[in-house]
Amino acid sequence: MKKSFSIVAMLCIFANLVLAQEEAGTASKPDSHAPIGVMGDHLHKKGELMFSYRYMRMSMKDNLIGSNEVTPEIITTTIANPFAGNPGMPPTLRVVPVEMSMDMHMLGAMYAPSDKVTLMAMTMIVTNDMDHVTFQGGMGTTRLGTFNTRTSGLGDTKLSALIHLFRKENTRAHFNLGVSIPTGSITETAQVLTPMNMEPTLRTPYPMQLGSGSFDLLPGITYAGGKNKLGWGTQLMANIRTGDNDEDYRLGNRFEVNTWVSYRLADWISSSFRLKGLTIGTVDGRDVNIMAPVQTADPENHGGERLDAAVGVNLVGRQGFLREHRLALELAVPLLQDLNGPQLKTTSVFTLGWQYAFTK
Ligand SMILES: [Cu+2]
Repeated sequence: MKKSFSIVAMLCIFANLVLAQEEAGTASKPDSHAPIGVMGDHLHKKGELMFSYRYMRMSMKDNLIGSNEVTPEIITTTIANPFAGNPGMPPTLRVVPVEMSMDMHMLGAMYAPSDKVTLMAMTMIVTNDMDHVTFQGGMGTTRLGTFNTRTSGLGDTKLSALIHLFRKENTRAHFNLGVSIPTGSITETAQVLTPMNMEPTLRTPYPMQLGSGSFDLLPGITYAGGKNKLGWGTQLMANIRTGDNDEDYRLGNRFEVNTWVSYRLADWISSSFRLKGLTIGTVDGRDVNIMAPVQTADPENHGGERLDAAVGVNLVGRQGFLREHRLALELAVPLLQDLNGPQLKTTSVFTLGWQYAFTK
C-alpha cells in the first residue's frame, strides 16, 4: 500500500503545480495521447522529439484451464506430465506455479523527421518473479514445499515507424510498422525444488525468459479522434514471429485490439476507459533444455484469450517547467480469460508513464 500512497501523493503534487499556473493556450491536450497502456498511438510534428518512461506491472495468481479455476491439487493429480517416460519423470505434473509478477521498465524515444512519419524506439528491463508449490514424490497431494524463481535483465528492443494515413477535422489515422529485436535473454536459469527434494539450477520455462529470441514483426493501425471534451480511438496491433529462435521454438503470435474513450475534465487532465482484447498462440517447437514436471514447461500451456477493462488518467503540464511533461496511469483488470491451461490467471495490469515532448 506504500506504493499506491506515494503514487497518489505524486499526483496531488503534480496537480497542484499545474493548477497553480495560468492556463496556456497552445499547449497540447491531455487526451491527445491515448491511455498510457497503448503504445504508438500518436504522431509528432516535424522536428519534435519525445522521451518516455513507462513502468508496467502485470500480476498473476491462481490457475485456469480455459475459464475454470483449478487448484494445485487438481493439477498435480489430473494433468499429465508431457515428459513422462523420460528417466525420473513422474506421470503427472508435480510443480505448480501459484503466483507471478512481471515488472517492466520501458524507456522510449520518438522523433518525427517529417509530419508524415514518426520513428519510435523502445527498450526495457524486465523482472519476472514466480512462486511455486512442489508436491512430494511421484503421486499424491502431499506438499513438499514452495520456492520462488526470479529472472531479470534487458528485454527485447522495439523499433517502429508510424506512417501518417489521413487527418480530417476531428479524426486521424496511421499505420504502425515495427520490428522487435531479440535483445532479451532466452537462456535464463533458476534454482528449483524438485518432488525428490533436490534443488538443482535449471533453464527456466518460457514465461520466465526475458525475450522472444526471434525477430518479430509488429504491424498495426491506429485510428483516433476527438470532439470537444470527448476523445476516442481504436488500435489493432499484431506481433508476428518470423521464425524459430536459437533454442528451436517460437512464441505464439499475438493480436491485440484496443478501443478507448476519454473525457477531458480540464485542460490538464483527462480520464479514460479502455477495452483491450488479446489473443496469443501456443509456443511452437520446444527448447530441449526446458524439461520439468511443471505446466509452464509444456509448449501447449501458453497463450489464450483475454478481455481487459482499464481506467486511466492523463495529465499534461501546460506552462512553466512542467509544460509538455505528461504523467499518466492506468489500471486494467481482466473481464474474461480463456487460457490454454493450466496457466496462471492475470489479476491486474498497472501502467505508470512519463512523457516529455519538445522541438529540437
Ligand atoms: Cu510521442
